[in-house]
Amino acid sequence: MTTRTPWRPTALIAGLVLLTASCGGGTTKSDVAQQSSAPAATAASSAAADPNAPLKQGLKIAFLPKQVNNPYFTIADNGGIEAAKEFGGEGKEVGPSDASASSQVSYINTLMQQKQDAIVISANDPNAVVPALKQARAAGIKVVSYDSDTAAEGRDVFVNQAGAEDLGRTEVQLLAEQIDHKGKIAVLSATPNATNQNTWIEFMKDELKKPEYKDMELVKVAYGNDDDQKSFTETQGLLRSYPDLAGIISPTTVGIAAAARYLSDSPSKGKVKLTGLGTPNQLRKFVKDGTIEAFELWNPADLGYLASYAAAALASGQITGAEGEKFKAGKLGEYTVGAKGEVLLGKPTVFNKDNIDKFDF
Ligand code: RAM
Repeated sequence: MTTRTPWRPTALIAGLVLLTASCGGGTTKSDVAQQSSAPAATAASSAAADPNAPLKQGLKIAFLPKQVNNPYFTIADNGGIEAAKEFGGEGKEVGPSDASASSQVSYINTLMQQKQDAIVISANDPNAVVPALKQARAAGIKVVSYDSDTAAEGRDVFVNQAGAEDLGRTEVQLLAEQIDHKGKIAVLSATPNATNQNTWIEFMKDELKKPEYKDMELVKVAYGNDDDQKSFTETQGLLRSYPDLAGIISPTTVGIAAAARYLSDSPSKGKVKLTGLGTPNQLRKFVKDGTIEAFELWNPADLGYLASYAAAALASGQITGAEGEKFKAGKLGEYTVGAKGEVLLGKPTVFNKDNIDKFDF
């Protein structure tokens, strides 16, 4: 696999990389059970891949994010639509305005009726979307999950933004450094069913079992449902319930932005530490005003771009989703399908006051 390294890591990232490497990068049981689920579905392997097949022209590729009014998905899906333009296809984004479990089903049915060539989906729930996706696949539509995986039978390939284990563990490490490995911590997540957040949280809990975190206690996992107002209120609730809270990890761009807004305007600013996953543009001012020291993310545009090329490679017969198949993803280079139909974008970047101004997304 070729992974683009467009960003210059800081010493902190280098340290994190070493740390995560020494934690072992293997896929664990919970990884298999969740974000990167069981073996790639059978429909995917029914035809042989032809690595030399040209990308078909005029492919219709639909992006179905968890929700449409989330800047993270706007960036990702624009990246995917841009890629579709490059290979002579037609990309579009459709989707619900809330990230609830079954909100995507009616969209899948409509996309099937429209005879799209591929659906690229970030699943709000690993299972709720599967019956509709199975029907779409039976009708010849290729399915790529990106960002948040479906159960394996729902898709041909999963384009993962970063190793789930690395993400879960590094978020705990980031917060631990900021609170001196001491005190009560909470997680402010997205929806309770989100495949990606739930997988990362499992790895956070596993990381916290290590002796170096013996003085840290995870007191609560709260759910802001990737809704700005609910995430804001949940943050307020956490601080009320745990006045001695030392820090919050919010592994969602919606959650961390709302929590930062709350903290920056409260006496806890800079005292209750906040980290997680966010976009530099949404969090820049909170890094500058001292609410946030460091957080992480991958490049969402690259995620959408890679998912778009994966969808085109599937729809053109270049790949079927079987391990070892290779395809080219335009400016990002060549990628290989890994175990369980997973394609990995690469490592995330840690942002802090020293590097945040180098990023514009
Ligand atoms: C939110 C969504 C998305 C997640 C990012 C980090 O935008 O929950 O699924 O990957 O945060």
